Amino acid sequence: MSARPDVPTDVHPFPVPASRPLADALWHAVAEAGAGHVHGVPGDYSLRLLEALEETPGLGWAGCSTELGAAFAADGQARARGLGVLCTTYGVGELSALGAAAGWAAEDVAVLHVVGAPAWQRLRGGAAVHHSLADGDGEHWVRIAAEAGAAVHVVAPDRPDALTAALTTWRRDRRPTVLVVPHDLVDLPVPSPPTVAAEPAVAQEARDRAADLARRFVAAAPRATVVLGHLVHRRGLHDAVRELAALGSPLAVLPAGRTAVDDDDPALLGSYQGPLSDPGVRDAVESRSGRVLLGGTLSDTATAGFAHDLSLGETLVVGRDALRWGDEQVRVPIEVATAALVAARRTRGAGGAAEPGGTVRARPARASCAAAPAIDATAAVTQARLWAALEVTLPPAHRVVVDPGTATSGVLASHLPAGTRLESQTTWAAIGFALPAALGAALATPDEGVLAVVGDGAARVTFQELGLVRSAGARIVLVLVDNGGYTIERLLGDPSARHHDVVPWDWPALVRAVVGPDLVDVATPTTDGELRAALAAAFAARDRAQVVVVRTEPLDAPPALHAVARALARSRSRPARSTDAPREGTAS
Ligand SMILES: Cc1ncc(C[n+]2csc(CCOP(=O)(O)OP(=O)(O)O)c2C)c(N)n1
Ligand SMILES: [Mg+2]
Repeated sequence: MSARPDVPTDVHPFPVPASRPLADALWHAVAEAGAGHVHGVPGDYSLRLLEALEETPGLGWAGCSTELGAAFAADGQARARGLGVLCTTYGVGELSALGAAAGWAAEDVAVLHVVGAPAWQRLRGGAAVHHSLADGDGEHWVRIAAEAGAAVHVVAPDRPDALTAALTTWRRDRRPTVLVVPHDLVDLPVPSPPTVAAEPAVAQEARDRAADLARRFVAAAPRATVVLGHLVHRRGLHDAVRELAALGSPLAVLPAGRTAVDDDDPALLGSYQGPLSDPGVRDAVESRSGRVLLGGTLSDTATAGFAHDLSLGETLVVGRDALRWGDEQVRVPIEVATAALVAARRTRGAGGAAEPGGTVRARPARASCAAAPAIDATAAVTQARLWAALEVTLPPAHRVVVDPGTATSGVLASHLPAGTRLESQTTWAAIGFALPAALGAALATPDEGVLAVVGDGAARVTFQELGLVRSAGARIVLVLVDNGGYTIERLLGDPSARHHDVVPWDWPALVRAVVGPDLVDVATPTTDGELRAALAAAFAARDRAQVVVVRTEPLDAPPALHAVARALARSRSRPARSTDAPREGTAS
């Protein structure tokens, strides 16, 4: 069809090509999704991808020191912004990322991992290319990525649609996704823009069944406590949680669901961690009349080593992909299942009066918080003083990112100010996560304050990523707990064993070497007074990164960690039960 003669097509202000080269379409789609940055380390197989990235407006490159660090940074980016992006090279790069990438699946974090790969014929033919096993099998890494929980899509000459498929599992389904791009196919023409549905299509029949299941559960257990897990954060279910609270549902939080509601929210009973919970919280959650598990995983770390007493027969499990009660299951996304629960609760009506089958409970005191020590400006810094000082100095609405170890136990036992968002890895629990994840989150949301609390053991794993302060302008407050090694492991095993010790490092010198002295302030408080002053100053300064190095004794730990260590030791000798279930308690 010829163009109308009076409309010159060559002066159209916004020409939109019907197709464009794959790399170009990929990065434009990533920019349009609002990712902001791509983290990674280059390699020869990914160079042409990265050249196309340089040409993409609205998308920056956050080069990291290792792929592991980059993958954790993308994890933090995804937690802060909903979606994270990583780009690595074939084999060596993607495998280096794997220790973090499996955590995306375990913790439901939506990261797109773009892998630059050898030319298509070589990949398919299993040629002895570099970064391969040279054994004739070009698919080892693809299988490993799938085993680590990712949706994997490989671009091929006849598979340009792999791009749309990858954008769909990443953006629409919020799944960790790997897109393998053979480097000779970066210019493969693909439809532009790739069409990605905003939400999965859910049949009305499935919606109706979910609504019916939720109604029947609410009728049977109208006052069921709603136990909140990590998916409230990842899927942004906070409004639904607020509505459930307004309708009179008591709330409790699993460790990974902490800060899904503010600590001071009147609807919050407290934290649930099996026998380590406050007795009032435990009674409410383990009540025979039932409970709702909203987007949570009953992992050993969340339940003091599976020492919880929950019958799945009385639990409405609002899981990632299904709504379950007893033997009944309806496959719907968690957003649909949560809406069904809220609607059922709304139909039932709000009100504070006790109803048959349940009781209204007063909120117990702060769960498992040790009594804070009185301020003594000249007293030496201890774990108890560190967490008491953070409670009073941390400003509202900060993102707090913690590694496994004393950091996680300390923060879980602390009272956090309004609007705090806690980011931890309860199930995957990899040390080295918090520092790069905090930097990735800070890059993703530069106007928000980010605190990372990191042990000296964890810091050794990914410390060099602090270079993102200089290279990409990330600003965080880092509290580095220097206690001579792996304190949490000391409590789990023989405290005097030498494998818990680490060689001391000069952290202030390292920080200055990695970041450069002009972009970071480093404090080394030794007394309670100095600690509080250093933290207050660090939170007040936003133009430079802030590092506070805190020294504590090797066996000094938050009381909660001693309790967790005892519980985990008991759990190792306990036989497994049916409620030691995978994901959201899928087994029954
Ligand atoms: C990648 C990885 N390796 C090993 C472990 C086992 N691990 C869990 S906590 C921990 C020690 C953490 O020490 P540190 O970061 O110094 O924290 P602390 O308890 O001393 O404050 C180790 C080695 C792990 N969780 N992840
Ligand atoms: Mg340590």
